[in-house]
Amino acid sequence: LNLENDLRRALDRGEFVVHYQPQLHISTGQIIGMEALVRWNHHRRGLISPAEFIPLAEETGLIVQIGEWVLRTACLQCKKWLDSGYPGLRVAVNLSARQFQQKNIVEMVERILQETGLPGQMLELEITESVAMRHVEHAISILEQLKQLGVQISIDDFGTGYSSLSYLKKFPIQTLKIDKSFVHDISDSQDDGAIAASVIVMAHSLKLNVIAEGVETEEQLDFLRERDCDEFQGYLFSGPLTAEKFEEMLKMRK
Ligand code: G
Ligand code: G
Ligand code: MN
Ligand code: NA
Repeated sequence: LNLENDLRRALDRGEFVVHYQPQLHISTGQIIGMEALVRWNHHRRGLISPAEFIPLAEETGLIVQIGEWVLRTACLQCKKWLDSGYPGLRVAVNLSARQFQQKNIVEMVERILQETGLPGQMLELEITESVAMRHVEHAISILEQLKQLGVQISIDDFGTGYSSLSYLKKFPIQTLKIDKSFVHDISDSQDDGAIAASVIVMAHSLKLNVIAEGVETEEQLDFLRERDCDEFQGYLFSGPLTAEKFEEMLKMRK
């Protein structure tokens, strides 16, 4: 049983699926978009979590092809929903370190927007804090080019890495995602609550949007609402859903 060989063949075998987790506006409860999260439906082992195979895909470089497939699939799906009467829905797609380092990353994104017909404004790309901070000047240049395409950028897992405020100000980004590790104990741990609250204040003072992830309880949502957090995602409303389930949910709320 060789996971790497299986991963190499998984794209050809059509074993990947993309799930979508709803993202909501905190004050209105409106669904504003979704995060695309890939799943591997292995022919023998069944569903394998990305936490398990993304690191392997990164090591082997397979993430470049897999990531491109995820991006195309998510953009096509978002375009389909836009065209079928759900305007304003945007899709957020995770970019891995290796993908972000590809020389042709901007061309790849541009080509996929053209192929799928999705307006750049409807796409958000998530990069982690550590990826953004690794080669700051290079990262800023890539993000500037993505911005030219209309694409929005969010910083994922914010608070877990080492970000300098002065750098953050230079990044052409629109959104900070408060990492779920801070949200988890937000109202029990004074430290986590203070971190979450100060990320919100800081983000707003830099004119950035803030989304909290991993929101599981009403208490966590209340805390975030009271502190003016803009958006949230998490099991409290819904985990990641298949495209079919996501669409059912959209229909029910219409
Ligand atoms: O979806 P969660 O259910 O288990 O995802 C686990 C981890 O895998 C998260 O850190 C998430 O960012 C990452 N992940 C999920 N989908 C993708 C993807 O399409 N590309 C990359 N690079 N990471 C992903
Ligand atoms: O690293 P990233 O933020 O991209 O990963 C998102 C991860 O968080 C996915 O694994 C997704 O399945 C998971 N997730 C989504 N909502 C919740 C939640 O409410 N609680 C927890 N613990 N995990 C969540
Ligand atoms: Mn993410
Ligand atoms: Na995250």
